[in-house]
Amino acid sequence: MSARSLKVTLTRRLPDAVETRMRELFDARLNLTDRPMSRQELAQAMASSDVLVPTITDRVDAELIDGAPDTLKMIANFGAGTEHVDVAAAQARGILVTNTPGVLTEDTADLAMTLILAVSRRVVEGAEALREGRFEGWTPTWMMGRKLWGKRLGIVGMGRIGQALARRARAFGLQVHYHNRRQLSAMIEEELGVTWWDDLDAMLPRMDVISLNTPATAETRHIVSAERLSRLQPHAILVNTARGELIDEAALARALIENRLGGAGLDVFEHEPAVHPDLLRHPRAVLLPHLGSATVESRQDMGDRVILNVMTFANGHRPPDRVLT
Ligand code: 8YV
Repeated sequence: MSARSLKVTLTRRLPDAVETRMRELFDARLNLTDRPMSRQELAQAMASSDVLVPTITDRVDAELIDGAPDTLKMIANFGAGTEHVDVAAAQARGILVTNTPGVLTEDTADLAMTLILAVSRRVVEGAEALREGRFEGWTPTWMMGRKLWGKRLGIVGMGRIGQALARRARAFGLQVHYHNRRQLSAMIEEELGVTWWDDLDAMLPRMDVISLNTPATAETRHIVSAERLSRLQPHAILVNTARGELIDEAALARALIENRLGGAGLDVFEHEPAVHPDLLRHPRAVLLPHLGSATVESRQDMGDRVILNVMTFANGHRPPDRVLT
């Protein structure tokens, strides 16, 4: 089948340059409203496409995949995480799944560092106080945060983003530790200056800052449980730019309210776009609306990866970013 006649459905609005290029290359169907598709609309899109381009706001589960006709050949996700797509079900039907890794690494690591700084230096609290007219001039003891230099950062999940964060963190004088299923090679450990812990429970109580940078899977769901939160030092800061499902959000809100945790910086939430009301109210929680990859450059690059994957497939080759179970 020629690329020109390939029916490619985008479930959301993508950057203009990405959508326009897709129209030039494929029989691309756009969602000009940008409204997330209902389940029924998603089923219809899958029934009338050769390629579906979903995002994190679509739940492409086994039932939808099993109900799709054989004409659906590929799910080319716009984004790195693919936990919203049942990859095993797709694989069983011979439907290819691809994602967009690599291109959003630096921006997501920037955002993790931003949250670490914002929480430890009370940046949002201070800005709000000023805007609300509560700044009455400098005082020696008002709005004191915590120094970062010389503290310990524990990174949970040392893939691309974890490593990019480690590089930044060293420049801020943090001693970087990490927990990952597999230890990095000695060469990379030395280059990054990081220390591996095979046991997450042993690492957590020693850290001043914890950053979650691991994908959401059945094994990592609530990896930060109520029990694990109770292991943290009361001044510790927890930052999450990966997936909300990694944290028991209700337990986190309780830990903050009961002063068992120094603060939290969250870009992702367990029931997105809903946020636990106790977190919304808490002054030591810095909350962002899933901005990890939200730069003009990253979103363009993500679109380019989708195009590359679809084009490679259309040309009869194996796309570079295949996601396998
Ligand atoms: C994306 C993300 O914006 O790529 C990811 O995994 O979390 C985000 O940065 C989102 O997934 C788009 O589908």
